[in-house]
Amino acid sequence: MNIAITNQNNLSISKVADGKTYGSVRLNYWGSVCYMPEGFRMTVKGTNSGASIAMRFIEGGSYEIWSYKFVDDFEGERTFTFSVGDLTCVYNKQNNIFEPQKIAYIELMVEKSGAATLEIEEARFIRLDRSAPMSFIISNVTELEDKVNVTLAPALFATTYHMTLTTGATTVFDRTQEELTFSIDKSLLEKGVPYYIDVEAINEFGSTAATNSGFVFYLKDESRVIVCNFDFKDQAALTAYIDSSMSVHASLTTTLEAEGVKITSGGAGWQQFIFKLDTGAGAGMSKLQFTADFSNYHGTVVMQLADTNWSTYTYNLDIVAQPNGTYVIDFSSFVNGSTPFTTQNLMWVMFNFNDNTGNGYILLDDVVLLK
Ligand SMILES: [Ca+2]
Ligand SMILES: [Ca+2]
Repeated sequence: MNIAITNQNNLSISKVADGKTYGSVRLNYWGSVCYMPEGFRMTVKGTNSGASIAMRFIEGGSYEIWSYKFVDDFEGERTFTFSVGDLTCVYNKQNNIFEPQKIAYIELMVEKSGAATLEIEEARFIRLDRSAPMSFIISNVTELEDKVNVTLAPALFATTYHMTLTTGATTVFDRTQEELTFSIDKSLLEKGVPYYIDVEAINEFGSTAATNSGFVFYLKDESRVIVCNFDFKDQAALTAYIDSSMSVHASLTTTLEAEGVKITSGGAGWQQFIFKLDTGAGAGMSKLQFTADFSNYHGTVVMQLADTNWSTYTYNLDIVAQPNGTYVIDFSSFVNGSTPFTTQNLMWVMFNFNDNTGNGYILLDDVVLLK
């Protein structure tokens, strides 16, 4: 990455064709952080490079990384204004609540395999005019002994929040309150059933649904950890899940199908499809299971597990021997050098697709960790 202040006082950023997909630059002295910012505004001169640009805010201490993304698919000046509730925690999720007073630095990340340039004319926190509640998320669902707590990040300007918990067909819980944490009596819930959490923030101007409304929740089960069942009620819920809980290569398109998620490739080469398990999960489990169909995909699949020290353990999935069906892989088949993965918490479950033709698709469903 190259960075320069031009004679118009703009920040000119260029990523060279260095063989890397990502480049980032810290904006240490760029913009200002106010104590309780409501929104952020940036004016950018695009060059139609096709690069994916992320403005990222890094919290000190927790190192949660919050991101706002856009694509440089325009030429000339464009202003982006967003609420802090539009930021997504993309890395190192801890409390999953954006805390502006903790911001250590701001950086700009450019994602493109080749070269890209753009200019930043302005980037700053701003106040916003009162309107219907701004974007917000369901931050955490915590299971305690006799209740389940659903915690929201605050929606700017909201006066109350309305939450429902349903099985799709039946409403189990329906409440409106001012507080950010909803407590649900666990005796209302059963193991193995997907529960959909929908929340809206309300004020005198109207209501706004949580960005990840339709959040799927399962009660804990000692014999299995559900990584993702793809039992989302609609495409928007899948997209919200992928934005907040996965890292998916830009050239992959994901759509919700009856068979799970359909992952369509838009180019040859390595493409990652990563499940991020927040602060870690899976201790006590010993195998990874999923169903998949690779019949319409031409390439290789390398799977990896990352442990809490970020060591990665690799397994080459043989999709010629088994092109579709249910796959069950012992953790011990994943190796780091000659060291097998043993039962411990894992942070990431990674599918690395090396696509030969650039036009295939994969169906994937029911990714679980089993005892
Ligand atoms: Ca935080
Ligand atoms: Ca499923």
